[in-house]
Amino acid sequence: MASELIACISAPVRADGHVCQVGASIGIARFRPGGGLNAGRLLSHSDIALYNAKECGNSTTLLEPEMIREQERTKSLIAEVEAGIRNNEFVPYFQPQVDLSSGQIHGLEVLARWNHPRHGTLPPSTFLEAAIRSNLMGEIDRQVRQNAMRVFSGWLSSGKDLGRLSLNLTASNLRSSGFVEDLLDEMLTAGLGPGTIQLELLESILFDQSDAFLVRQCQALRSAGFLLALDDFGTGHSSIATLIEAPVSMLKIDRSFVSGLGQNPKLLRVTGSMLAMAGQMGLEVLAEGVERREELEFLVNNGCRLFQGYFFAAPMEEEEALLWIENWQKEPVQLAS
Ligand code: G
Ligand code: MN
Repeated sequence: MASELIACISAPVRADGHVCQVGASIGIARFRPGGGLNAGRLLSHSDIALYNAKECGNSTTLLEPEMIREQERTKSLIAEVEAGIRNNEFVPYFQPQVDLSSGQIHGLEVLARWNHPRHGTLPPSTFLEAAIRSNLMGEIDRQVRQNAMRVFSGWLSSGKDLGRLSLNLTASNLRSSGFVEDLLDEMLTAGLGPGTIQLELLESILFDQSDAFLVRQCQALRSAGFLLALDDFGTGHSSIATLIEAPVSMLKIDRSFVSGLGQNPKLLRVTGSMLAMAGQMGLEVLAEGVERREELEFLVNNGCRLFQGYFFAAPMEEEEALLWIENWQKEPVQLAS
């Protein structure tokens, strides 16, 4: 019956000279007399089956007990995320970006973590899906950002030389209404200037020319004085032509072009060319995910000055980051020209 219904619904209809076709998904839950289900529960079970049908791209899905358990897990995770937001449990971790030509700290990248009251520190992968599903990701991002700005501003006030605070932005951040104004407000509240904030954007955001709104938002951020960096460079779909026009001042070379340098001659040539190109274009270029000395040596010998990765430091919570900053030796390293 379900497939007949779908076949009926999907039959092409003619409207105003156009042929239109709609699709449908169906979730099915069964009622067993004496099974303890009332009409409301039956409907909500079929809704769970429908959600699974849409998730898996199936046209029809019959409810399985595991789907109910999964739904209950998600519901309680969402409730925990809500409590986490209320209790300010979403915090910034800081990973240094260093400039080896001056020996200075070039900046600190902010990475979100959840200080869960029972499970300890959790990475975004544990809450991302639930947060997106419940529309809470914007709130979490805001909390992490505001905490990061407050901490960073405190460090600057105590005389630390830290360069810039680097924040990761997503397409949905940029789409949320009033985002640029909110960011400026948050920055002023923290006592920071736009020149001390760098925004890391994925290639998919900067080069989605089909989404004119996103492109305009990036330009608005640039005009407001924020520094823009292209994150994970080399993994997306940027073309050299659009890169010329992109409002970015920094390229972050993805760690897949860094890890294993030294063992792979092809990789050496590709990464070397990326560094040369960025240099020719007058862009700052930072190598991400540097873990080994031989990677660092190759990058230095090919003109790279800015680095981030476990070789220097992993992302650290506030106190640990402060200790790291205080122990960082501000001495230029002898670099090849
Ligand atoms: O996409 P983006 O560059 O923002 O990702 C940052 C992520 O990369 C963080 O989760 C961080 O923990 C991880 N990371 C940072 N430095 C290194 C590194 O040297 N090696 C590896 N494998 N991961 C890293
Ligand atoms: Mn990043």
